[in-house]
Formats: sequence, C-alpha cells, structure tokens
Amino acid sequence: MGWCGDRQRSARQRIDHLQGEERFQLHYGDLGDPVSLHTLISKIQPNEIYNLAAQSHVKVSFDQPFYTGQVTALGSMAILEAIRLAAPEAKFYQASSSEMFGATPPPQDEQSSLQPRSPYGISKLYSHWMTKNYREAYGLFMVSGILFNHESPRRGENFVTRKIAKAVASIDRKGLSKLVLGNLHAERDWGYAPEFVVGMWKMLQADQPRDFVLATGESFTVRDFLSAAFSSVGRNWEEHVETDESLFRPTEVDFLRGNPAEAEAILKWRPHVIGTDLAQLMVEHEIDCLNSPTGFLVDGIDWEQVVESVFG
Ligand code: G4F
Repeated sequence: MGWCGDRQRSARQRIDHLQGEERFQLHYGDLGDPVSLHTLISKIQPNEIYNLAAQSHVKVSFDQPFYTGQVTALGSMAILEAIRLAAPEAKFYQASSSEMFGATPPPQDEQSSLQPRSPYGISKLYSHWMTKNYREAYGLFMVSGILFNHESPRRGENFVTRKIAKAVASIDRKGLSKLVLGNLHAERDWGYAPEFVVGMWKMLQADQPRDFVLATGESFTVRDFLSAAFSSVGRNWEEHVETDESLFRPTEVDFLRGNPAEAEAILKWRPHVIGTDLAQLMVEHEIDCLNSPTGFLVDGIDWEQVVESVFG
C-alpha cells in the first residue's frame, strides 16, 4: 500500500495497512521511556531488533538539539541496556547515518573519519559508538548500518526529495506556482529505501557482527534532482523554484558519496536505483496520488523483485 500524504496523516500512517496481519503486532513503547523498552524487550524476547527510530530531520535538530540528543542518542542507549540485561541473544541493528561523515570528503566508507556537522549527526555518532562498545564489551550481536540517504514515495514530506516530488506533481497538474527550497548545491548519494532495507536485514544474517556502509556510490546535487524531477513532466525547474535563506542549515554537509564496496563483497548487496531514477519514480507516484479518489494506492513495491535485483 502506498499513500498520498496529507489526506491520511497519522502517526502510524506507514504501517496502518499491516494491521490485521497475523504476524504483525503493535506494542506501545517510547525511546524516551527506558522502562517501557526494557519491559517490552524482556517480555517479547525478540530474535532481531531494528532501531530505526529517531528525531531524524537534520535542520530540525538545530532547533531542537536537546530533544534530538535525548531521542536519537540516549534513546538508543535505552535499547542497548535492555538487550544487555534482558535479551542478550537478540541481534540488534542500529540505524547509523552518513550524516556522521559530515565534513569528511567523499568517497566515504567504513574507514573514513567521522566529523558530524549537526546535532543530529552528533547524536547518531553517540549511538554508533555505543553500539560498537556494547558489541566489544559484552560480546553481543550488535551492528550499525551507515546508510546514505534512502528515499521512496513513503519519505516524509519535509525531506527534500519528497518535497520536490510533491511540488512537481502539483505544479504540473494543479497549477501550483512555485517551490521554495534552501541550499541547492549540496550533493547526496540517494538510493531507493526498499533496496536498503534488504541490506539492513542481510547485516543481521551475517555470521559475525560488523558495521557496513550502504550507498549507491553515485551522487547528485539537489539541483540535479530538481532538474530530473521537473524534466520527467517536461518542465524546466528554473521557471518554478525560488530559494530562501531560512531553509539553509547553520552548518551544511556539502558532499556525501558512499563507497559500498565492502557490502558488495561480503553481503553481496548491490543497489540498482539511483538519484535521478528516484526523481522520476517519486514524481510518478505523486501524480498517481493526485488522480486517486481515495488517497490510497496499490503498493508500488515488489519485494521479490527488490531482493532479486539486490542479490541476483
Ligand atoms: O532531504 P534532506 O533533509 O536530507 P539530509 O539532511 O541529507 O538527511 C537525510 O539523510 C540522512 C542520511 O545521510 C539521514 F540520516 C537523515 O535522517 C535524513 O534522512 O536534505 C538533503 C539536502 C540538504 O543538503 C539540504 O540542505 O537538501 C538540502 N535542501 C535544500 N532545500 C533541503 C531543502 N532539505 C530539506 N529538508 N528541505 C528543503 O527545502
């Protein structure tokens, strides 16, 4: 199931369609409440735990550095402690981020230095090192995936790829006049989220726990993404886009391009969808949304095909 954003907004928007499936159960818990996490992990005794939760918006982390630290740094700590104390057999995946590379020039890989440039990146760095420390200190199966930007139609609307895709569809089909953005010069290594999720799972199936970079190995500027998105509907982005200083970050990560060679060699993981393909895929989805009377769409993800393409 896909969705179209505003019309079906809820905290569980992305998983509502799984409700009712036998193998899917929801429990209440909160990264800000270590007791709830300990209780849950102790009761469920999971085989695998994926910590994908965070205050994950880089610009917001400058406005809310304290909250970001509490959730994105100390929240992970609560899970690590709960596993150590109550479920030491569980395998743990920590969502580390290419934002941790910060000022380090590309290509970035597992050996590159970590020089984060935002409260978000610094919080992720804390969780990254804590995960490594718990692995080494207590012999637990705990790994971090250092994932470069991964996108899909399910991306939140305040991240640049989805913001662009939605605006292009509205400009083309509904006559919206303009799109206002921040820094157009930053370069990102944008991949397709379903391919990255398969890589995350693969990390927990390895014989030995270790960290991996997942990236496409190609990078594009925000401007390149804009150009591809507008071109997909036969338009010129320069006629529709303005920039606003208030959307710039106090410190920016200028250039991210990952080197996924180790994931390719050891996990046999290789992504196929890159930034400009994503622009077209995401714009097409937004146009379908505008044409949909209900706001819900048939799932665009063929998981068998994703697995085949990544490992095939
Ligand atoms: O889409 P973004 O907000 O993603 P960003 O900051 O790269 O972070 C994402 O990827 C990280 C992995 O490296 C994750 F860890 C993180 O949680 C998140 O998923 O911004 C991408 C680029 C930036 O350079 C930003 O300055 O786009 C630029 N940009 C230009 N105008 C904008 C806008 N970003 C946003 N969100 N909104 C704008 O209007």
